[in-house]
Amino acid sequence: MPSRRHRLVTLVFSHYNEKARWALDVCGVPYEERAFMPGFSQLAVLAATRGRGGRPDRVSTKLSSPVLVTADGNALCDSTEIARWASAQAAREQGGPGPLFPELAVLDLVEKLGVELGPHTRLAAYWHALQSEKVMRDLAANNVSRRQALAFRAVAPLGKQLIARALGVDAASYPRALDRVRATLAEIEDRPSRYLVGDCFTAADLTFAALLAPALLVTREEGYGATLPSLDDLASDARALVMELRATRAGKFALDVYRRHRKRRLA
Ligand SMILES: N[C@@H](CCC(=O)N[C@@H](CS)C(=O)NCC(=O)O)C(=O)O
Repeated sequence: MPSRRHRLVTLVFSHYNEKARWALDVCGVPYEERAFMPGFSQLAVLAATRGRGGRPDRVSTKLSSPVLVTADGNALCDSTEIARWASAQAAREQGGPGPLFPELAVLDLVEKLGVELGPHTRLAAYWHALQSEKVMRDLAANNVSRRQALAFRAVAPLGKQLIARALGVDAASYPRALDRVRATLAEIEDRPSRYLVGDCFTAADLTFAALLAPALLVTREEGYGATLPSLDDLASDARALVMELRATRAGKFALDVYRRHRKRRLA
């Protein structure tokens, strides 16, 4: 009988979900992705966790994704938990935390970025995306099944309001979010090394690059595991922001981490 596979339930274009995909990919853990748009992802998480959900945290509800349902039926309901599990899988023979978490400082930085960068790039990206019907429609058309994309289209007008309200996306929060993104980039730029912790690629690097990706609009060709909006579909202020952030040292570093490590497995 074929063995069951690990299943990753995603809010498909989300950067926390990209972080989990990247960790699994780089550790060579095979899985099937079940990709959803907002609204649908929460229902899928409910189903995957048999109605229980995960646990809420400072940046998300207990119905947030990613959720990894492992082949033996365990549900891991947080991107860092999934990354740690993937890393431990890669080190199964030697034991220990594995190659993505070689020292404690990695986990500290991963958690800090999850709170200090992720919510702010998300808010800034939604601020621009929610203003364009085409952008939201294309996010669905390019990332989920045709049936789901059509259903999303039907609920999008209400869905957009719910997203804005749940995440507090408005004209006042947008500039504050940008300030927080820029402050984190400045901190990252102060780090002298080729990698964020120690001298090799770790979960800190992939977390930083994934959580910044919506602000850089990293493309599939550059390695992002879903299709983000195309620069041409954005208003000029959004385009200018993406170009500005891509030109910073931290932005270039994130793109370089994508180039060097998104499609390569750890040895
Ligand atoms: N702590 C979570 C955060 C994940 C998260 O914020 N996921 C968002 C997508 S960007 C989500 O699914 N939000 C829906 C919700 O919270 O209900 C993690 O790192 O896994």
